[in-house]
This record gives sequence, structure tokens and C-alpha cells, in this order.
Amino acid sequence: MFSKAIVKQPCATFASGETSVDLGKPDFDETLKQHKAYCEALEACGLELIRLPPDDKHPDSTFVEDTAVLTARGAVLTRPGATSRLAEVESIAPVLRDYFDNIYSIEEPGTLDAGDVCEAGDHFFIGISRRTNEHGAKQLAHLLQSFGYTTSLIDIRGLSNILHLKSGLAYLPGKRLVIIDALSNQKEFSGYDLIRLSSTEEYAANCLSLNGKTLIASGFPILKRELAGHSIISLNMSEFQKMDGGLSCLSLRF
Ligand code: CIR
Repeated sequence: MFSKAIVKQPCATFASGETSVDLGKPDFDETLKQHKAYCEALEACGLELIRLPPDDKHPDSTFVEDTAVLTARGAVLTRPGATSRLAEVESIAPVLRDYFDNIYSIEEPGTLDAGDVCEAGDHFFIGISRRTNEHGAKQLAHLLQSFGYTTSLIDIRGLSNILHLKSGLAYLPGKRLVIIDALSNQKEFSGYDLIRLSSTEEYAANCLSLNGKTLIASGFPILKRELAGHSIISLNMSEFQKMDGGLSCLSLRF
């Protein structure tokens, strides 16, 4: 069960962040509206929010997920792979110190965006991507193993359509994975019950299971149908999608 989530208000410079997609410029008022709805959804899942103020110097800083890997046995501060995002970690570290006794860090030359880290019960899938290099992935794997977790590394550098591992993968309780077709044949995912998403629904793969509810991006009927019977909250994510962000990126849950 999760009890808290760290969120950070989108800043006025949000539209000048990193993006690899060509979906147009986000509208700031709509961004704030969607962020508010996202925060309300986390609260509806029973989470108490730790709200951080906007930071205009770091346009992508609303995507707090990338700055830390939080587990029940310890926390790891990351070293984001985009230079423009490196300093985002500095504002998250002091917040984590209030809640975690064991805090570790990814060290140079390692880089790691926590969007590449998918927790699946006591196992962690760690993506090696354009943002997370092998050093970073291996440092995190060693730390998580020292906490008693198992890990596997998934190289996604050959997939141009996803930024992070979790852009194409989410874990749902009961050993289920929501996964894009392009990842689904990897041997590391055998043994899981796969909900496969084809190219028209790839963005929906980044969904979020929280305390018995599942947050999904709105506009993806196939995933919605697959999750019939789940308690679903659908959220319009259009403005965050324009900046390569998904549901998980907007919070750090613990
Ligand atoms: C970036 O390119 O770093 C941001 N514009 C989007 C980060 C999305 N984060 C995530 O998937 N965990």
C-alpha cells in the first residue's frame, strides 16, 4: 500500500522542457488543470500529497518521478541523463530525508532516470535507454540487490518510440504487465500475464496501479476494455504527452 506521493506543480517554463515528440506546444492553463486532476486522483487513491512549488529554472521538474527510486527498504537519488535535468535532484533530496533513513545515490559516470525503473513486487526491471546508461543501471541493480530485491536489465536503446522503459511497461498486481508489442517478446517478461498494446495504444502503457485503483490515460479504449473489472480513473494527459511525460512521471509514490 502507498500512503504518500510527492508532486511538483508545473512551472511557467514547462513548454521549454525536453521532448522528442512532435505534438505541438502544451497550453499552460490546460497543463495546470490536468495536473490538478492528477493530484485529485492520487488523493482518491488514499495518498497524502507532499506538494512542492514550481521551479521555473527546470522546465521538466514536474516530472518528479525521474529523480528518485523509492522502495520500502530504501531510496536512491538518481542522476538524470539529460543535462538540463541533473539539478532537479537537489530539491528532492531534502524532502526524502524527512521520510527515508537509507538514502543512496547514483554516482558519475552513471546516469539514471527513474522512468526507466519498473517495480514488479520484489523484482525491478531497469531499462538502459537514451537517458539511463549501463553504469547507472548496474549501480542501481547493485543497490536494489543489497536491499534484497532481484533485478533485470532491459536494453531499450533500439526502440526509438519510447523514452523510458516505463513509457512502454507497467506492473499491475497479480504478476500482470501492461506492455507495448515491441517489448513483449523479451525473455525477462515470460512468466507474467501480459496485456499487450499495439502501436495505436502505446502511450497508454504508462498506467499506474495504486491501492486497488488503476490510473490510465483517457482515450485508449483497448486498454480500458482489458481492465474491465478494475476500479479505473481515466485522466486527460494530452499536455504532458506533448512533453514526453506519462502518468507515472508526475509523482513519487511511497
Ligand atoms: C524529459 O524528456 O525528460 C521530460 N520532458 C519527460 C520525462 C518523462 N518522465 C518519465 O517518463 N518518467
